Formats: sequence, C-alpha cells, structure tokens
Amino acid sequence: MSEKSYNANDLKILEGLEAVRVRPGMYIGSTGSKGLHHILWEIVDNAIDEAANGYADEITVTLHADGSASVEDNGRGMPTDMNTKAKMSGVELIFTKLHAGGKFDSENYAFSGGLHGVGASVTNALSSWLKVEVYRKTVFKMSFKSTYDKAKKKWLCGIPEGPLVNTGEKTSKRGTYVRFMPDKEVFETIEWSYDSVSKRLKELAFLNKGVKINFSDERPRFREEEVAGDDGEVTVKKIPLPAREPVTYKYDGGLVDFVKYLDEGKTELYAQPLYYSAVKDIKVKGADAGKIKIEFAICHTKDDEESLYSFVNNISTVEGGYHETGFHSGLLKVVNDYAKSNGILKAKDPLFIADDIKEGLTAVLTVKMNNVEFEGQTKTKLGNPEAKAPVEQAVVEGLTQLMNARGNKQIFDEVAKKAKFAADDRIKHRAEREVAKAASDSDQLNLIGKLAACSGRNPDMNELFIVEGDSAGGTAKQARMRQFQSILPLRGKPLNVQKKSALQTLQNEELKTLISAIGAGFNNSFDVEKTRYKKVIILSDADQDGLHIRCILLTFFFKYMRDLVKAGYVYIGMPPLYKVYKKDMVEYAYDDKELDEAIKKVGKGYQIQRYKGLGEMSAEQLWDTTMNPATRNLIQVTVDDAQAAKDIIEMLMGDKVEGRKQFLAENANFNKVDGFIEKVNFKPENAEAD
Ligand code: 0R9
Repeated sequence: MSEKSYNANDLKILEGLEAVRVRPGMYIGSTGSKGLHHILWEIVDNAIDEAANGYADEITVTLHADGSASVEDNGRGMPTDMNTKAKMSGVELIFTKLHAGGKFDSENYAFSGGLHGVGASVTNALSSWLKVEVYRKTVFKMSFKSTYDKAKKKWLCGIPEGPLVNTGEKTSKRGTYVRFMPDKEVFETIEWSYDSVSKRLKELAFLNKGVKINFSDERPRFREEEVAGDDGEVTVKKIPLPAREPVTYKYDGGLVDFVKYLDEGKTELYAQPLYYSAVKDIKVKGADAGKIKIEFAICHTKDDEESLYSFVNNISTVEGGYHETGFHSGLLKVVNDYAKSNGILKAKDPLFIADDIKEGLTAVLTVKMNNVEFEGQTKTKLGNPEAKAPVEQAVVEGLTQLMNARGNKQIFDEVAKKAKFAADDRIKHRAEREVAKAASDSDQLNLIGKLAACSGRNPDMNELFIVEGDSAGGTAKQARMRQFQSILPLRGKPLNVQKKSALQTLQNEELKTLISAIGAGFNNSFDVEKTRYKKVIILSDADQDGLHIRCILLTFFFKYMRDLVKAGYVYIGMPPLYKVYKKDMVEYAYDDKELDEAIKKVGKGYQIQRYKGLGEMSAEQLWDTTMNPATRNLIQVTVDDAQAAKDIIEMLMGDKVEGRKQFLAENANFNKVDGFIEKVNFKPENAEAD
C-alpha cells in the first residue's frame, strides 16, 4: 500500500494498529533487517522485563523452519482475566493496544527495557499471524491475523481470530509463549540473522544475571555451489549444511562475567573485576524526578585503549551520553584523590585528566531509568543530563567503598600508577604531538603530485576517492567530475596501524598524505567539522588484497578519525565484478546473483568479462559503474558496534593466521560486502544507491 495516500491529519484518526502498518518506520525505525529484528526484541523485552523483576528465570527463543520466531518465558503468564477499564483480557490488551512512548505497565515493573517501548502490539501489527499461549494451571490460547481488505482498501491488522480461550488442558508449566510470522508485505527481508540474534541474547544474558536464555535456530541451512553442466551452463546447487546446535546463555556473575568476557585475550591488572550497584534519586531542577538504578563492573588491563560498554534500559548506548560522562568524572575523582593521598601525585603535579584514567580500562555500565531520551546519529546516546550526577555519585561511593575493602588497596595502587604513567607520557609527547599536528596542517606540499584535488570548496558536496593502485588511480582521474571529486591513489598497501603508535602512523607517507588530504587533523586533534570531504570513499579491488586494503583503511579511520566514521562520512565504493555484453548491450553485475540476472537480460550469445581489478576498466566504465552518483552503489560505514568491528579487524590484522584464513575462505567473493559489512556491523541497511 502506498504511504502517500495518508496525510498527517488522516494519521491522527487512523485507528490503533493500522497506523503502525501505514508508517512502520515511526514505530520500529526501518523496514529493513534492523526493523525486522526490532519486532522480535519487543517480545523478548517483555520476557526480560518479567525476569528482571524476579518472576521468571528462563527464556527460550526459537527461529522456526517456516520463518516464524517464538519466545517463551516461565514467568507469571500474561493476565488472562478481564481488564475492567479496557474491557478485554490482559492478553488482548497487550497485543491490540498501542503503548506508544512508554511501557504500559509502570505499576507492575519498576523499570522496563526496550527501545521505543511501543510493545508487543507493534509486533502483532507487522506480522501476518501471531499466536499466544499462557500457562496458568491450564493452557490459554489466542491468535491474531493481518489481512488486506480489498473492498475497504485498508489493512485489517492484528485482528483477534476469537477471544482468549481457556482450553481446559492442564499444564504444570507457568509462563507465556508468543510465536509470530513477520509479514513479508511489510519488511524488505524476513530473514533472521543468526549472528544478530545470538549476539543480542548473549548480551541480555550478561545484563540480566542468572537468567537462562536458550536459543535455537531450526531453519534449514545451505551452502551454494556453482556447478558447470555438460553444456557449459553454470547452475547454482544448494548443498545442505548441518543444523545449528541450540545454545544456552546464563551468567551468574552478570556484569562481572561480561567484563571478563570482554577482556579475553588481554592481560588484566587484577584478577577479579570491581562491581557495584546502587539506586539513586534523579533530580531535575532540584525536584525529585524518580529513581535511577546504576550498575557497573570495571577491570584494568595492560592495553592502551578503553573499552566502555554502556547500556540504558538494556539498550546499548554506543554513542555514550550523560551516564558515561558521570561515570568518567566519578572515576577521575576517585583516582585523583587516591593518587594525591598516596604520594603517586606530588603537590607540584597536575591532576590526571579523563584520558589518563581511560587507558586499558574495560568497563560495563548500565543504568535503568524512566523518560529516557535517545539522541545522536544512530539514537544511541543518552540525552538526559539528569543522569550524570547520580552516576558520578554512585561511582565515587562504590569505588571508595571498594578501595577501603580488605585487599583492594593494591588494585587502586596499580590503577593510579598506570594513570601516572599515561599522564607522564601525555605530557612528554605533547610537544612532539604539537609538532606533528603542525606538520599535518601545513603539509599541503605533501599533496602535490599525489592528490588530484577537486576544484569545488564545499565539503557537503566534495568526495575523496582513495583508490587502490596507481593505474586505477589514473583511470579514476580521467573518469571523475573534477568539480567535486578528488582522487588519491594509494601505492601499495598502507601501513597497518592496529599495533602502531600515533607517531609511527604519522611517519608513514601514504597515511600522512591521507591525513593532509582530509585536512581535519588526526587522533586527539581530529576535528570532524574541519573535514574537506563529507564522502570519503574507499575504492579497492574485489579481491583478497583489496579486502585487506579496505580493512587497513577502516582500522586507520576507526582508530584515528573515529568521528569521521561516526558522522557517516566514510563509504565503501562497489566496483562491479562482471560485465555481461553482446554487441551494444552491456549489463554490470556486482555479485553472483546479479550475474545470473544480467545473463538473462542480455540473452543468447552473451559474453562475460570478469573484472579482476579496477585497473581493467576504462574511464567511462569506471564512471558509469562506480563513480557516477546517479548510478553507483556505496556502502556507508558506521561504527555501530565497536567491539565487533575491532574483532574482525583484529582477526584480519592480528597474529592469529588461522582465523584470518577461515574468514577469507568463507568470504571468497570479496564483493559480497554484506557478509563482511554485517559481521563488523557496518549496517548494510545504510547502503545507499544515491
Ligand atoms: C513470551 C514473551 N513474554 C511476554 O510477552 C510476557 C508479558 C508478560 C506480562 C506478565 C507476565 N509475564 C509476561 N510475559 C505480567 C503478569 C502480571 C502482571 N504484569 C505482567 C500478573 O500476573 O499480574 N505482562 C506484561 C504486560 C502485561 N502482562 C499486561 F498486564 F499488560 F497484560
């Protein structure tokens, strides 16, 4: 159905769930893969709420062979009796009434999870069918269906197929079971991602200590293989793969286990992470504004980077926010106080700054509060300023208490000494860094002969193509629109900066040129506002070397220009893999599926050229397929999940050859970026065809 047949006024009068069908994006963010998973999280969140409030301790999530998903909890079971106000059972209420803006049940639950808190009715509205069973001595059942009424020209969605029925069947179970089929009319894809679901369930198990979460994927699995027939025709054969084993996540240590998990492979400064939890009052303009539950676990490692994972109502706040600010200032206060009173900081020494205490810190911070505002590019930043003070207070109080506990003095000694080391290093290197910054600012000379700069001066319009190899660089220079497209050819592989210091990085010619070209500084001095390009496009060959170069550059951006990635200015260009042609007909294919389609389009007598590299294309072909904003495909890179991105990059770049080999073998088609992008959580949904 067309969205445009409704305007804002019509929307107001749309009854209940129909509004969800008309504007799904308003309720679940998007109708891509992320939105699809959102409707599963709505149900999972309800089960988690029941567990977090102490009524359930086991949740089972199943992805069924027919494409539906189910969630079961062993809680009290949704209320089956009549809600006198709503004149319907609790079950019907929960699945047919919208609870926009907040959870319906603040009476029952102190804090509840979930992103938009729109509830299970949204899942129902966007499913072709949904069934619910409640186990309370006997089995209660109810089911819903969505259909399009051609006569009335509107969706009838989430309609009960009958009232809630007590089947009379006896059961020793207790709890709620919900199974639903996402509607393929609504979603661009209804394919669940095993990796996304398992990762989130594991995270929820860490965040909800002691809750057992079972996960099964019953969908049949296949591997695709190309087989050439006697006639030379290539067909794709589906070869069955063994089913995935069910998994169970349960962490009795909660956040402490989470920190230990994050620190796997690192050297911790002390054996057991520090843990604290507290409930504090929230004040807005001096007046009471409810409670906030704060929990954190921290451990220091010998690493030099910080890994802080923060959550608000179980939602990961990748972009940080006021709770993180409060956390850092609390920690800074405690470490400064300790260092001063124990002689680690002398009277003449300046106090530590936040960066000094972040080095090597692994921490998980979760807060639960009401009236949450999410801000930022990906709505993953806590925008409630009132969260800062109570978090800071809890951190100071908790760490001071832990510091005075027997046997913990040693820990704070190590932490303060590490901060001192970082501070000394910072002060020593400040001069060097300033020199380096000045060099990178003024080093425009560096660019002459390397960068083919565009003539325009508008960063909003300008694009920088980082092209693999001099020869492809030359072609790109011929192909480009010089008004807004700059070309920077890379000679050979750039330096892998994963294990290199900022200074070593600056000594690398290739990267120095890149830093100068972008013109916004580097590392701590990087200022995204100064970027000369709001599209920095990595253009490498669709082969192993190209993937490697792409990874190296992403690591560089991730480590030293993270704000550029966060702002959504980094892209991956997509050269085609094949050209299918016949006389004056040409079709380009970007993956094997498209190849089949292209062959069909061109028809009998077609010829195929497989592009091994960008260098094999003419300027015109490169423009048409890869550079022309009207026809090209770009993938926008976002740092959605720093851990996943770093894992892949570490695995690809690190010392362990085995993992790398396996990844490369599994992703042999190097243009199949979805696999790569999804694994590192650079969301494929952001792929834009602009
Ligand atoms: C399988 C996913 N689980 C759920 O969706 C789920 C919701 C739910 C629930 C209650 C118990 N378990 C649940 N599982 C519940 C029960 C009672 C009071 N509040 C909550 C009770 O027995 O008194 N509900 C969440 C909301 C509601 N029930 C309702 F009250 F709005 F209906």
